[in-house]
Amino acid sequence: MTARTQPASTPEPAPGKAAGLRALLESPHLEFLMEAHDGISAKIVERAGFKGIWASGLSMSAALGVRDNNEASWTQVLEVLEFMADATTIPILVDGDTGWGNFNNLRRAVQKLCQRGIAGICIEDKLFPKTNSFIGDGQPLADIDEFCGKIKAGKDSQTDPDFQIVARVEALIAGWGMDEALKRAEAYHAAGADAILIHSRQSTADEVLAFKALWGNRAPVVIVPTMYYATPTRVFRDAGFSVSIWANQTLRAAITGMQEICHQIQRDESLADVEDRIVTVRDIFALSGDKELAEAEARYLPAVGKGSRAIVLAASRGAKLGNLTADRPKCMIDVRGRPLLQRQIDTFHAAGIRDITVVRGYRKEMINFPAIHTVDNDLYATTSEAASLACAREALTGECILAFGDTLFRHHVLDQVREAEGDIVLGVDALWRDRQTADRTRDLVGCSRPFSADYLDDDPVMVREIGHDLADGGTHGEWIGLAKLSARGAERLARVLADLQAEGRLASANMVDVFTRLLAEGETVSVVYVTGHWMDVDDAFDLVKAGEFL
Ligand code: SPV
Ligand code: MG
Repeated sequence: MTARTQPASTPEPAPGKAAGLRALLESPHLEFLMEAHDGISAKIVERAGFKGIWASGLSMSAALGVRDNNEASWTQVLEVLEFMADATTIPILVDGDTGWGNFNNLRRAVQKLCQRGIAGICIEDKLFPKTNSFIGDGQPLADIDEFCGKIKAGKDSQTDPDFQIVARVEALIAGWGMDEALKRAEAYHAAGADAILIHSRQSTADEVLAFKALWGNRAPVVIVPTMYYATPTRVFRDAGFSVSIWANQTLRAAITGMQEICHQIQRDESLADVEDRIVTVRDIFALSGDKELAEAEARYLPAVGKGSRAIVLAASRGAKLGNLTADRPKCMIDVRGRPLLQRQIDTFHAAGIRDITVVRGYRKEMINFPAIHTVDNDLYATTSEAASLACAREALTGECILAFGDTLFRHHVLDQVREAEGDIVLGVDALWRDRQTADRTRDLVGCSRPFSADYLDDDPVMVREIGHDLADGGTHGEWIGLAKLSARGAERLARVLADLQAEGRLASANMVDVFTRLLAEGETVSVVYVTGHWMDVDDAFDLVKAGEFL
């Protein structure tokens, strides 16, 4: 057998969760279960440090938009539980209401809960369909013998020996008194319940404390201090309760947050004042485990063709775009509904390039796509392209593609550059004269020969010189900001960056300086001619063209 890596949705195998719940219930110390009602709240509970989860019937129902009256079917609850269990590694005690029917329904439910890795169920001695214990003036209680039969059936059906059944006594809430509560607890314990939940709707803990004093230590006792929330926790600890359930605060906090934000956005018709008060989209990616998926993709998806890595230089603001880049870098400008950089990433993905490192700088927090790596050039304001590339030094190894984050190119242009032979290959646009040039810095290239429209002509073409200002007649094309590096080419580039740094010239160097230096050192820089089908976005005029380009 080979070791298996679990996907993010099932972080840990289920065995052990029920044992974990048993340990909490049997612990000599007061333990806590925190309410969750779906996958993300369950993750948040676990990350907050809780050792166990209360899958509240009230909260799961409310999160589904229905009442706590068995309106959600037990299999719908099971579905929610499955997401919660997959998302977490800590035990879940599910609020099983009355057991969703009689002994027979509970038998089947317990088997399914064991299969789904749920650690235990709490069942209450009321009648199906129940309603929440804090509604109305007391609900009818189940017949003691019938409820004991249900507990026995549940215990007989568990396929995990550690699965826990907690019997919830509603006698105090129903107004049947302490003797009845004790009698029922005793009967349920004798029937096999692993713990007793004594429920109270009083605003003080007096009732549950009195119960505990009379009950002693016959079986662990669980409480739900929703109504007697003001009681200090040390009182529960001193009384020897086993577990305190914080039963609904996660959902209530979520509702408070959602209401406030919705009201504000509705009123302001703007996001400006809420952005800093809510988690970022990036936080959601992190909670959802996107990093693991990116790693798994690198591990399992086939690398298509050559060089499946790209480095994208995206640190600059793009000042010529004025207000459009006030709150985001140039590469995050929207082009027909998607950021420019997202479109470039899509092009890479479509070509099977999945290992993408983006060098961020200006408003770096805006670049937060899940499937990319990021490195930061925090000195972006005073440095240039070479310094940004140097920030990605760790990615500059092996075959890779180098691109400017403000460019768009068609798939076939990328394919052409990628497939070309050579250690350092630049995509060079032979139709450079057609591009609008006013007020634009261009990376012009003089080559060993001009472009030939004869597509059978595959003689290699080399860069002779590259610069922003070449002698008249010396220009054969414009570098399109896309280069391919072989492993050796990447190594040579990394060496030049290191040399520039050692000489104190890295900060001001752009890519043209880097290639010029490589040429001066006798390195061959190859050319693959393209004819249009790419563009870079410098100003508002380009932005309009970008929309048309798509
Ligand atoms: C729940 O959380 O659904 C419960 C506990 O059953 S309580 O609402 O306090 O009854
Ligand atoms: Mg409930």
